[in-house]
Amino acid sequence: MPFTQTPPALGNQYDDDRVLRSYLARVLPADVLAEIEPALREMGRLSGGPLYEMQLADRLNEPRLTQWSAWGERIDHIELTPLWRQAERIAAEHGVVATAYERRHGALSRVHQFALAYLFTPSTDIYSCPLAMTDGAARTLLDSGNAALADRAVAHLTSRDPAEFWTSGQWMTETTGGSDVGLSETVARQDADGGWTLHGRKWFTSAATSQMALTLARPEGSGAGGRGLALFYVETRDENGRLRGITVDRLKDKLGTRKLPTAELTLNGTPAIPVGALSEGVRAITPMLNVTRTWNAVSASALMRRGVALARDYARRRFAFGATLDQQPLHADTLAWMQAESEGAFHLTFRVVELLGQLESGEMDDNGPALLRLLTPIAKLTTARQSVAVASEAIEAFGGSGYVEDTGLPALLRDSQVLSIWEGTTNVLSLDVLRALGPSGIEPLQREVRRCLASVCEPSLAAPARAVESALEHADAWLARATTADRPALEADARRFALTLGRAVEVALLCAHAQWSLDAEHDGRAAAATRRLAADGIDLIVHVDRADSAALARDEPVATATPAVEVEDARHIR
Ligand code: MFK
Repeated sequence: MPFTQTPPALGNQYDDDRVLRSYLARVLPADVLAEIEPALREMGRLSGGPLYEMQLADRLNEPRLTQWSAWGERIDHIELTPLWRQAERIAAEHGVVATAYERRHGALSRVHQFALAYLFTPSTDIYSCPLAMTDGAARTLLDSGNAALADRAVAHLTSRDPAEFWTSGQWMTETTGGSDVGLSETVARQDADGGWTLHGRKWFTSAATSQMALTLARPEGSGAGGRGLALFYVETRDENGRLRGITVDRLKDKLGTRKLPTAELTLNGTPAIPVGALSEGVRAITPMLNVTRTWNAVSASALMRRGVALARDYARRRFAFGATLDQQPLHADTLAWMQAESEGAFHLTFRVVELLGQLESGEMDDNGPALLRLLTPIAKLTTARQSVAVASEAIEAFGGSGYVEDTGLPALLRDSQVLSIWEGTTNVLSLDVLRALGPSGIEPLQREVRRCLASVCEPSLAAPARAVESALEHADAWLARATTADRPALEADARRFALTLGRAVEVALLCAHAQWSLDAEHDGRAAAATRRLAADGIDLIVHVDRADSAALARDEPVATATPAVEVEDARHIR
């Protein structure tokens, strides 16, 4: 009988997730945890069992666009795959969006909701995308002050009844740019009786089967840039189910997120309602961006967790060179790195989730608004990059099998890759971190770090705590120097700066959690993760000569000799 390798297996994804369970035990009152735990356990069962099996069985299915009926009618019907149809039903019934708006546990309802989302996401092939936009649309409509639109849509967006549940699109991207949204060319026209229609092309509309969308368009005669755009509400179909002045030109053929029907749409007289003012559209849509960016971080953490769970299980089964992989020192070291990265990402992500809940329920302290504004892009960009790295390592942990499609493993890497692109690339988000810095610079983060480290007394956490403080001091000093320099210098270093802040806050949050876990659970694993994450490096701000970068980027001759790297900066080079 030739040898056959047993595949990796998953158990209940709630019961098996030490990081999630330990975190919930710390932040939730015991009665709240006892109340919500059955729902989390059920989602963990679905995610590790039936949904995971269905995901593997659904692997080759993709959404299909049928543009014409047999009799020549333009219908633009998109058929979703069985997994996604099932995911929509489960998401509605289990309140993966609704939980946040029912607010049974005040600010902590966001923690409850995103714990569900975190468990649900890895087995549903990025169904988190339509849910993220749905959540963002509900938040934006509620915040907009437009009671008529909120009354009309929010009950659907937050329904637990699959027959009533709506998803929302977020149509922002046009051919002129996904990042520089102010270049949008879609025009809004007002007719004689005051109604508005949209005319233009939306180039990257995710989850194009949604019942409604929030989108940007420039009212005729309005000025240029993001300030000349307005935010509009669109219901995609009329009472007969026909698209309202929308044609689906084609579905995108993407590297990953293959279940997600991302479409190119032409809007030709699409009826639309202004959500608020007829200008400042970019600012008006930012509540949606900040919610979807939070979902992005939750999805990144969830995909990392899935990669670690599969790689760890496989390492216990796979025998090579005289022992199972988990007994091999170098493989164990790799798994430890993956675990530490995902653990840091988890705590950063859920800190943003806590703050979002506090903001929404008016339970925030004075540091909260500035901290949330900074941490949202930081968490999005940091966890997305971690997720790509961890997914890549997870694939490699299976050797050649990880590279083979019918294991289902390659999707993990493909789907992770989108997380650093949509909702703002790493570079665009790094620039958003600069935008988010108020007059006090990184002080809101330093306060947060001081809060985290105040409780830490375990001696082995002293070095990680010092590394956090030193990285933040360096970031602060860089900022003080950079803000007096020219803007290009500031921008060129923005990514290293943002990632340093992200890693510093991750280690600080992990330090605090690790101390709690040692005290309350007598468990040293979070402390081990803290030491490992810190050992792999926090401070990424290195001396980079901008003339070198300009020459290298364009492959042009280096005009002048590069000055020697200063000793102070050299210590940060690795
Ligand atoms: C799995 C989970 C995730 C699933 C999501 C799936 C859906 C994916 C579909 C998409 O990808 S939708 C497209 C997403 N596109 C983006 O995220 C756009 C990326 N580009 C940016 O974020 C740019 O930074 C931005 C478009 C905002 C730049 O535009 P502008 O016009 O140059 O912005 P400007 O003038 O700096 O800012 C306008 C106002 O908004 C300012 O306020 P004031 O008017 O009071 O001065 C800014 O401070 C404010 N602002 C900008 N970003 C903000 C913000 N406020 C709060 N939060 C923010 N993030």
